[in-house]
Amino acid sequence: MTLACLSFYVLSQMKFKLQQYLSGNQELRIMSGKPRLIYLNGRGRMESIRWLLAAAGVEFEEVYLETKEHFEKLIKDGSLLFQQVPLVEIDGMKMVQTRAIMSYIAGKYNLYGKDLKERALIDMYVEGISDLMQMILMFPFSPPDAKEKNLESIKERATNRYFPVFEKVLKQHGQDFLVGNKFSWADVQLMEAILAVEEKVPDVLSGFPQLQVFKTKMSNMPTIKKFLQPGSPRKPPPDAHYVETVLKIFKI
Ligand code: IBG
Repeated sequence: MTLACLSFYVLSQMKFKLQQYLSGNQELRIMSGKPRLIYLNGRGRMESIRWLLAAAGVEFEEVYLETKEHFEKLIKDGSLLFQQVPLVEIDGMKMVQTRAIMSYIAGKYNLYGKDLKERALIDMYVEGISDLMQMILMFPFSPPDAKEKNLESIKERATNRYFPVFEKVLKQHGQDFLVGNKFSWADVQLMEAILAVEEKVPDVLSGFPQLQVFKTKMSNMPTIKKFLQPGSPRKPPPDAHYVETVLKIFKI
């Protein structure tokens, strides 16, 4: 084979490999890149995932669903295991189910305790806070005549059921973090919930001195501080456009 022929062969092989990489091999791109979050451009069920990734110091990309057609295309593609979002592409997986996604992230970034017992405690705290967050998640969709009552329920549950638990835990062990004297998923979830309730009930922490200190310490953790600054991927409180988009795309 002449030198010219050999160079031609090597170059065409390189071109072929490059084409394969750029078009067909999407898996490779997913595996090597940042996590990709596919959801609405709003809080909803994705916001806690954004919080957890940001608190872990992980950058991510987002794809926003704007139309029902876009959502239906994802279902048709087979990207959504249960025909639902949030969808997070991470480490070569297309993950759905908020809870599973968050456990994976917490485990991967060392935010899930040092042993099974710490993990169980983190799970209990996270699930309790999720129950409170569920009320906040549904609030924007309350009919006008139920708004006042639903707001009162959020205030009542935060003040009498959930916040006292964490006030007591922090007071009893006197440490900065909820579990194992180490920053965990539970701290991130509690911080998100405190800010979300405060948006609706500004003085909700008035009877909770430990939670006030906790909030200040969390706000000063570098990753969280960054997430709380303008221009971060944190989403604003739901507005009329968000409600309209959710109702247009999903059946809730
Ligand atoms: N168990 C799933 C999870 O935790 O991820 C539930 C996911 C889910 O309900 N996803 C909704 C969906 O895809 C979008 S969030 N629905 C389509 C369908 O056919 O089920 C919608 C939602 C918002 C706010 I935003 C409050 C409640 C639901």
